[in-house]
Amino acid sequence: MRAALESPGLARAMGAHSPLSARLAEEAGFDVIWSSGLEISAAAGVPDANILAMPECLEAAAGLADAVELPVLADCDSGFGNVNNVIHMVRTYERRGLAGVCIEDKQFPKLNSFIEGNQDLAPLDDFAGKIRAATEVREDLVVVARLEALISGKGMDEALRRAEVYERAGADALLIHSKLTEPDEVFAFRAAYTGDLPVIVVPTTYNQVTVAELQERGFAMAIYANHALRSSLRAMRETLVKIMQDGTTLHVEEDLASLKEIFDLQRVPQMLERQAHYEALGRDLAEAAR
Ligand code: SPV
Ligand code: MG
Repeated sequence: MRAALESPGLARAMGAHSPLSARLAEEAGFDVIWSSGLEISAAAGVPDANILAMPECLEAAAGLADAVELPVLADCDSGFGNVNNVIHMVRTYERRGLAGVCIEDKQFPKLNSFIEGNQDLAPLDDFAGKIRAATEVREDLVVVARLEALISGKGMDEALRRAEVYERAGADALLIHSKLTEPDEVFAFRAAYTGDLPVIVVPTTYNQVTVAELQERGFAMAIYANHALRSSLRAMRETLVKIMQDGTTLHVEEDLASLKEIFDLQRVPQMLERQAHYEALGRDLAEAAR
């Protein structure tokens, strides 16, 4: 995780909610897996508004970490409560194999940044205390401080002021979030921020921005937070409608992944190989006792 953030190129993270989708991202060559709160709650059929509790988010994130070699950065919303929740969260996430946690400077319960509603910021002192606590109780876990000042309409000066405080509090990286359809304000933030921390962006709405541009502007990582979920949703919906319309699955077949693709992602060949290996060993052991 640290190598991804500190390498000269732009690291690319892909959002996931299931071990299967994390393996697809790994296969496609992404550098980091983003355990997305939006994806995890969407997959559970509930809003991204701290409806799911910390243990549910942790189970999902740990499942991703177990399934891939890549580092997993866990979206931990605003830390699931106050500083005590953050301390418990950091210890637990680190123990379960997460490479990093990201906490955002909003109130609990948070609301997804793209939903119109309460996007009020947490008081600066509260959040700075959470960041300091997180960095004091972790062993090696990367702590990302996510700035929501631009989302909440508090403006660039507030984002920069908070960035400086979070850096002094000990954050390992900053995430500057924006919901504009142009990358201008994250570019402006990157240019005006004079600190030393790597800066992460989430180019969901300003989707025309390229890796080359982000790299040139000095960003450390881009998180494509929800694209796998959105592509699978569209594909599933179209397939299901077609099956109902056609009265047969014949016409959808060519658009479907094969069962072999599924088996490969489940690591079925490796399982069978292991099984054959131990069956042979077992036979040898039994043979030797005769
Ligand atoms: C998520 O993927 O849950 C995020 C990114 O936090 S966003 O949805 O843009 O807030
Ligand atoms: Mg989130």
